[in-house]
Amino acid sequence: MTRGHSGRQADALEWGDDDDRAVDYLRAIAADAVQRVGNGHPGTAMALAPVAYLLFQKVMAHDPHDPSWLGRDRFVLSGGHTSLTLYSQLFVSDYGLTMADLEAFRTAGSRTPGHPEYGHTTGVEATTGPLGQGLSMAVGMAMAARYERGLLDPDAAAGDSPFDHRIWTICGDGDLEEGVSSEASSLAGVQKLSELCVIYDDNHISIEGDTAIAFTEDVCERYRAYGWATHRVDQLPDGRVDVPALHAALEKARAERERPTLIQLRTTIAWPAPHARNTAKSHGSALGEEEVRATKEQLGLDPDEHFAFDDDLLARVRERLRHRVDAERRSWNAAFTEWQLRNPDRAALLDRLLNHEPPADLDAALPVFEAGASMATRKASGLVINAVASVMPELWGGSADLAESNNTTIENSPSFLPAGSGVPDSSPYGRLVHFGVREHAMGAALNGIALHGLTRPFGGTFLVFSDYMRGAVRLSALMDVPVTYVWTHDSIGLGEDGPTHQPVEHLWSLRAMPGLSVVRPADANETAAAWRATLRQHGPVGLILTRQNLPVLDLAHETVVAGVARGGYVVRDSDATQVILMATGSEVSLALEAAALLDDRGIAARVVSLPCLEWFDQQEAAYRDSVLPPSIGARVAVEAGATLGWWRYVGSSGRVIGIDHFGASADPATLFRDAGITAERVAAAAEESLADVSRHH
Ligand SMILES: Cc1ncc(C[n+]2csc(CCOP(=O)(O)OP(=O)(O)O)c2C)c(N)n1
Ligand SMILES: [Mg+2]
Repeated sequence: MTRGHSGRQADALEWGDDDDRAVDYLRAIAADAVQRVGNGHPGTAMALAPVAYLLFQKVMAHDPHDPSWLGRDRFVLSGGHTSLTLYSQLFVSDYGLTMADLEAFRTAGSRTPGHPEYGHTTGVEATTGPLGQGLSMAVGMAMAARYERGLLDPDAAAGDSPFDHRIWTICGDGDLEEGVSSEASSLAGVQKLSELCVIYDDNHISIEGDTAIAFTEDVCERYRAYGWATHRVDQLPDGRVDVPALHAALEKARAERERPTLIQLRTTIAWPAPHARNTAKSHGSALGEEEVRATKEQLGLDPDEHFAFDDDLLARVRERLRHRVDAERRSWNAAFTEWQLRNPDRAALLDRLLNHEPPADLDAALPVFEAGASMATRKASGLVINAVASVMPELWGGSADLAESNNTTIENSPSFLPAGSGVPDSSPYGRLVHFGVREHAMGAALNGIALHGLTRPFGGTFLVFSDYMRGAVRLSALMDVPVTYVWTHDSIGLGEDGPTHQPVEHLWSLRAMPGLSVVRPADANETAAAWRATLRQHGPVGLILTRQNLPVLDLAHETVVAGVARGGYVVRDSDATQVILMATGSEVSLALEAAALLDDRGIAARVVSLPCLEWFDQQEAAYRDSVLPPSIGARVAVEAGATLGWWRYVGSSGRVIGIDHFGASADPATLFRDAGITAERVAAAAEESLADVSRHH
């Protein structure tokens, strides 16, 4: 077997008294940290101290002094409540986290918040805490590792590329009870993500007590059925983790070339606290002064010392890790330099991806649609994706089994599937992902792909099913990662599938989420401009697209590009505007019809398209006021969804035309008419609003 850069040969475990002592200190620090602040989760961090220590100090490829090292393994702590498990390793490994940071655990402004937060604490690769998400993001990271390898070093033998590395995860019972992890683990099995290793902390405890009350399946059997390699590691008779046995299992995982690995590791929560161990209470409450003292006595530590870690021991532990890391970095750096020399074009691509720069020819690649044509915005989106695909190899993704409906297919690209899948037109490096009917895992995997760092993933489903993935979408927003959600079939306009499939409350529900840009283009050209702006911004975007055809509006190209990027702009102006009609998506053309009706009645109406309220609200006041002049109080908003938030934009004399009840199974024209979303109603509402304004003056 070759000695690859991350696919090292199985290492013998070097574990001595220093390592045992370091783990003892970390168990006590976990108890101290929760005791100090009075709240938090001590038990699991105490029990898992040797597990995380083993990974960070002996197994994982990582460089604490270069946390964004491209060749590093990724670590995801799926049970974010046991954040001390991670923080204590970031301290011991010398990521810059200090003992003072551990003392400040869970306090305002600290680098050690209750749950690990990506972008907040150096060395935290993903925000975790909502159970199930971490493991599912790790699945996405493993997918990304393969895809990125395909972009940069596709021909290297397994384990021989500087881009080869592994994804390690620790999860608990709760993570495996959550549906999202089942979806993601099933997908990981299909994808044969052998880079992924999950350590399952099988402690038989969750908050309500013994897991016998709610979780009794054989987890290894379940994972074997998913196609994973599984290993069981029992604890020692005294309740300690069997470190050599765990290490042996980890080494087997590292040698895997075919399957992801699950290691079911039996542990005792809060070990070795004499009374708190093996109790649900130790999951989420401070042990109490007496029990903390007793724990330290068990460990042979001074009960009067808090946040103790012997300086010399710390220096030796760090020195040992440094020694290992330096050797690995030397060999990696040499391999990377050689790769750069052999692959100048790919090296240039890597530079661009690392800088998160869109390609220079992005704008030129974007299609322009002819006014007067009729096209669904989902269709336009599909054309844009395909046009952009040729200049943006970092753009990849798929759908949760609705690719044809979501128009998410990149034509002439193989499906992303492992070698030997037997599926025609597939490749381990394909850019077309079949997530299966697994919206939630799709969202989490997209997060993992984006977190992994180099590419821009997208995923499609019906807008109504954004509900099924909301937990993941919220993390996209919280972490501010470049994930694009392609949500089609955006209103009652989808027609006959009826109320189960017709979104109503979704637009405002998604707009309520901080950090998510909700973009609902009015026509094909706005759709192209929406993709353009999306591919230039960092955070997550939800593209809200129609099933039904919409007229391509007659607007100057530059107006649309600039207007969409600013979130809102005037699409039809009038001299001496009396009333403003504002709309998004399919209702912009309706507002234009209404403006024509008002013209006939001698009323001057301006029409404003507001494809993205988040972007519009970020504009300077002067721009916003130029689009929605404060002096014009007569306003109507129209959108085929809940009216909820429009009142803020129309003011006290305004009117909102929307739909605040479920739809029905019928043809779209009937549904729009029955819901009162018609040009005539908009025109009438404009007249009412005008009358209101003149009454108040
Ligand atoms: C989605 C979600 N639901 C509920 C919670 C609240 N919660 C935090 S930890 C926990 C129990 C987890 O049990 P387990 O994973 O076994 O962790 P252990 O107690 O063994 O550390 C719950 C319900 C959460 N964080 N996320
Ligand atoms: Mg548990």
